[in-house]
Amino acid sequence: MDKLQEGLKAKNFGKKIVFLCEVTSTNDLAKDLASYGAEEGTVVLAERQFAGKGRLGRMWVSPKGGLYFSVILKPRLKPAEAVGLVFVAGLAIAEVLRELYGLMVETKWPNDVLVNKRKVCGVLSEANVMGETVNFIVVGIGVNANFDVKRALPEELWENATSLMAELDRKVQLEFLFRAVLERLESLYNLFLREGLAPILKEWKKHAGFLGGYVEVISGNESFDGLALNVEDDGSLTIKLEDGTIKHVLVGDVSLRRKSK
Ligand code: BT5
Repeated sequence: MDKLQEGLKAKNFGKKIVFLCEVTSTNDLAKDLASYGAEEGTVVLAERQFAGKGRLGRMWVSPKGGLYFSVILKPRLKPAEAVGLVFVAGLAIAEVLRELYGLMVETKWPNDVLVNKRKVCGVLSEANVMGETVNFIVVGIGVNANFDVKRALPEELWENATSLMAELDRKVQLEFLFRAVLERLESLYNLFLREGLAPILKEWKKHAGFLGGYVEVISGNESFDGLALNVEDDGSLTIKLEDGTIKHVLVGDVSLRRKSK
């Protein structure tokens, strides 16, 4: 990765880029930099992570060949509104992967981007909050790009993970992908700040193949089966349970069920 800023059309995002060959987690480093006063738009980018993070204390396996970066944001939002950034980032990735590579990309609530029903990208948004004030938010994006899933990821991920290389049968240019995602992220972020989550979700839902289908939702210690009806403007997922009850879920994971009724 060199000449990262060359040709970058984003105005603010990526004005400062901290690039490392190896890091624990780009999100962790970005949070440290933000707490020492790094400006909005600062990016931490790494070739690989040895303690990459998913949500809820999970791991993001991050071998060389993937794209791993985090952006520091300082929006004037309430903590509850900050939830929307996951959809901003997911939409940015989905649009760019479709436009650059013609892939049939899907978004899955809340933070996944899939190709052929397998996860190609995950988003981790972490907010530093004091009361009702958001000090900063770090949005981290990991894309499985140039590696063979079976060589680079542990066996338990083979069934549900894919990479761009596996889908396209060739390597992609990481700098090019990075710049395209960062530019789109900045423009969708600005749209989100101007107009709220509704226009972002409207587009995000166009890619959301799981909506209208039967899903299993795991939220904390609970799990429910039902029909995925909608993602609301507060970012929650609405499902209709088998007994007809409507449920809104704010935090959880969705898996698709083959069964349809
Ligand atoms: C995510 O969490 O999907 C968020 C991933 C965010 C990664 C980026 S990389 C840059 C930045 N720095 C970080 O440290 N993180 C961010 P979640 O929805 O909780 O999914 C995690 C689950 O996905 C794991 O429990 C595994 O089952 C699976 N998984 C782990 N690594 C994977 C990979 N490379 N590809 C596909 N699935 C993976």
